[in-house]
Amino acid sequence: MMDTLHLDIDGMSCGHCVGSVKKALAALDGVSLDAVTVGSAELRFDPTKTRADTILDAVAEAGYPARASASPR
Ligand SMILES: [Cu+2]
Repeated sequence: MMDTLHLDIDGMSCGHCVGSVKKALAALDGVSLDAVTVGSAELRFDPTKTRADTILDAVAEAGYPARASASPR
């Protein structure tokens, strides 16, 4: 069972940023990317392999402060 996570992400401005966020997310075990755009990301993750906090931290460590968004866009 995969959980869905929608992220609001600060500091993204171009395709390079999208690539950096995609790379950071793809490096995480148990994460399946649905979409990454400037300022947001949608993904699914396996809660037995990773946690939402871990995902947020990985994006922040790539240089883009992220928070979970309450609702999908
Ligand atoms: Cu950029």
